[in-house]
Amino acid sequence: MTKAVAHPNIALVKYWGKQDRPGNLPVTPNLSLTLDGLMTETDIRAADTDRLVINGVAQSNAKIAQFLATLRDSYDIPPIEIVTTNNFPTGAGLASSASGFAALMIAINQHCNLGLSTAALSTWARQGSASAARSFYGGYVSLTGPDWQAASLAPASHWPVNIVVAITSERTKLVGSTEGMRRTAATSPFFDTWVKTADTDYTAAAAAIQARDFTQLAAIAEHNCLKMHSIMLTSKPSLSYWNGATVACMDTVRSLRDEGLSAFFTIDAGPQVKVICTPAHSARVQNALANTPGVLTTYLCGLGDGARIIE
Ligand code: 2P0
Repeated sequence: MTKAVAHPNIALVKYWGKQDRPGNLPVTPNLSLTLDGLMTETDIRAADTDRLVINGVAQSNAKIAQFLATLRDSYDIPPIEIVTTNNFPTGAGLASSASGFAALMIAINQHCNLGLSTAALSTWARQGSASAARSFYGGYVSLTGPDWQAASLAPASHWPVNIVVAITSERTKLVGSTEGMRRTAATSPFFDTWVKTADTDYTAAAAAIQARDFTQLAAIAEHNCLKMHSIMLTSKPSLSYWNGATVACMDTVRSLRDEGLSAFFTIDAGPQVKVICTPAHSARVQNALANTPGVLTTYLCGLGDGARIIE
């Protein structure tokens, strides 16, 4: 049996929109933080037929089945049982597909002796879920053209920050990211602007990380997040991943900043709010979010390592 772990990652400059060619390629450069604390653990063992168990429930999953079929076009992969467990809500905007595909790909590589490099594994995982390419690296990670390979921007030690995740609903999202991206690109009148401004956001955010400029990174990341949600909201039919508590958390973060704390929010394709802050302020940030009406629970994370085999 092979056991692998991978952590979710949180984008500060978002991937939202796909290129119109094979390979599951983002249309915009993007950049993320790999979290510790939250994780997917995936076990693989030989079986008579493929079997998938997610969080203790045997199920079929079209995306994973398609991914295995594509891999089998290139490699000899016998039937396998995949048992995968997340220690955080699944399919609720917490990047479980990123950690899930990263853990799956690294486990298959080990179990089937494929001998692939980290770069090759990341590229394969990208085809399952583009954000998964980033979970192969720890700390600060980029996913940019022209080759659309993920790469390390800086290790966690370069600039340790904390991430407080505020859970406002544990329900699985109604519209998945792939369909959400398709709808947004096809119908939002602002999609072209989103694409045109992405390079500038990416370059400025990467420079802010290199310079450890929290104020600058906060401004770029919040604006990039709100631009992504603006194109979601202006799709037809409109796509809203927020609830009342999501908005309340954004107000909490703005109030904390007014009080002089170093904190900014980002939100993905779900109602959870992720707040990036300096370690010195993380206890106050977590306490304020935990006391925001509608917040169910909070997790305090640091920066984590890339996907790896543990057994
Ligand atoms: C991101 N998200 O950059 C953005 C921000 C959600 C919002 O990557 O279609 O599950 O499987 O490639 O990777 C979620 O998209 O999408 C995502 P697919 P994925 O983190």
